[in-house]
Amino acid sequence: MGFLAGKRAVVVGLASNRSIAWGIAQALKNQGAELAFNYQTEKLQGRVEKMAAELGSDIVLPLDVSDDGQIETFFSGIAKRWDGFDILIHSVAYAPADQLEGRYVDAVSREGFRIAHDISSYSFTALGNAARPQMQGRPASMLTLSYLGAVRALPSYNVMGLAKASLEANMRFMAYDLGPEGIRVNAISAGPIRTLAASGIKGMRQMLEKVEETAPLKRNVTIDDVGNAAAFLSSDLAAGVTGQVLYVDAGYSIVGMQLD
Ligand code: 0WE
Repeated sequence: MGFLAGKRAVVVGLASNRSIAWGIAQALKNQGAELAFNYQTEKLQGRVEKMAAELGSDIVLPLDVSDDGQIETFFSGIAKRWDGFDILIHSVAYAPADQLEGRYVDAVSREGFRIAHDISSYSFTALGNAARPQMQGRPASMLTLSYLGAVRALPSYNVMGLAKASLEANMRFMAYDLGPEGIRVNAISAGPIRTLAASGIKGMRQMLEKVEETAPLKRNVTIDDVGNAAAFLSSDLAAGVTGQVLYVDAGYSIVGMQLD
């Protein structure tokens, strides 16, 4: 029996078999959880349905997190299948491509800032609030994904860093308010991973090489590394943990200096 036996999880943000959401879904399934998924666009529906089926799930509903109406319809759809659930995974981020190249001060715009914060931070609150009624009366957990750019300046991540800083603060305020309802809220700050979203990013290869050489574990992290940490945080093994950012980054973020 896995440590998530009897738990039900809603996973938002599955797009391909390289998605962090896929690593998390597999790890949750391995520990005995039942799963439900969203797909963002009709183009993704077939692919997400197929991946869901591989994990024994036939709960796959449309949801674009920028649309309050779709959020409401999505959780009504979940309520038709489940009389409640225990785990919410938020693995969604977006900034317009022009925001993620060049210098921050040159690239940032009012609209780029707005979209990045709306999709990458506010959507966690929107999903959390819509999920809350179905998470009452049980030890429940919400989890989001962050990145080092929330707390350090680095090349090209630009306004996404501000959005992740907002997301981390958002996570803490949600943890503060939802703790009394028995809901824990945490984040994983993952090291860079070559996902579909990351495939268009210039300099990704260089960044992965830099992590390999710098991180104490001398390697990059995988979606399985992130998935297993997510399974722990989502489980009652982490019953005393809320409001935290757990770094799953092969130790990269603790290095202050290296000498050769
Ligand atoms: O949070 C992210 C990336 C999220 C992301 C990716 C894209 C690519 C396609 C958000 N918006 C978009 N918009 C697009 O049009 N990561 C942690 C991965 C990532 O993205 C970077 C990185 C790293 C690491 C962008 C620049 C520099 C480093």
